[in-house]
Amino acid sequence: MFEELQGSGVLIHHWDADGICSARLLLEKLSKKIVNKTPVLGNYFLTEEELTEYSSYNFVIVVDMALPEDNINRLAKNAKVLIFDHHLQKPIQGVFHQNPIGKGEDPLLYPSASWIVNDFLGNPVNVFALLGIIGDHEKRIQTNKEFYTKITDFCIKERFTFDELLMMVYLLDSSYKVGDRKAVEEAPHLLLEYTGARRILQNIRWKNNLLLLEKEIAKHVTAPGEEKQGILLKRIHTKFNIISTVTRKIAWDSGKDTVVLNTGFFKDMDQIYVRSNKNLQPLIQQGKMLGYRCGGKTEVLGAVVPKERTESFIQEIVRFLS
Ligand SMILES: [Mn+2]
Repeated sequence: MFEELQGSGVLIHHWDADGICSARLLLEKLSKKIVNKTPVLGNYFLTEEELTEYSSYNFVIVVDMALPEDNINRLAKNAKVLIFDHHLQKPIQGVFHQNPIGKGEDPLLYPSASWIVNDFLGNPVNVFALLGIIGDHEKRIQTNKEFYTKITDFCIKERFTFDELLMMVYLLDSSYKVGDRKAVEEAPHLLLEYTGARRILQNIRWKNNLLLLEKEIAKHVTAPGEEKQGILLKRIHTKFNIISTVTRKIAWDSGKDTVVLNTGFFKDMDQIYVRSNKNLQPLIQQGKMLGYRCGGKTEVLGAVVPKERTESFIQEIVRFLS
């Protein structure tokens, strides 16, 4: 498949540990003809400038991201497009779309993009394939019998502990959490240079990121918030991507429904995060109907809202929760 690729290419990958490890695996096979990029942090789409820039390549590989179909079609006008992913997205016609989940396969059997890529490349199980899995699932992977066995076997053979692999994932995720897009793009190259995965644990810059994140999270968790009808509302202003962690800590410490607003991550948009004992699905639907980027699970809602709409959406949220 890769032998047929002519000319120069660009590899677009997610900014998290899975995206970085998947990129590392692909670069190993393609490094001579490809450059790697991650989107603007927090954007699950490409900007007009990115679309124009990437259209000048002969081929584009997208990994661990379900970019909007119209983005893909734009790229496919000029370039050969290949996608390796495990997010729920229906198969896109006219491009090479390697996504077993999109074809209806069991997500438990394809827990990360790194696994799908590694499988496609015909590699044996290795630390990067597994780090992508642990990055996306953390400790919850321990309930996936088949894959937890693979991880445990690997740990015994290579003399790692699960907690060491988990720490590697936190270190790899630290670049995007501190908002360092360039460091995200450098990471796959570092992983190519490292002779052993243990080197990840020694990367000073990533270790400093974690200290910085820990401090910033503690600062916002302990700062006083408002309480409205038994609901905690915390307004923070940080350029770090820590809203989910801050919300979780406040909610778990207090046992109360918690709403956190971050006005410091995007220029024109605000991040909103909610954790509740109530089922938040109707609220997520409502947010989507209002046209916001909105998602989550039963107990969690994350949204990105234009700044001028923030206060009205927060009122909606408080009304829903109380
Ligand atoms: Mn992933």
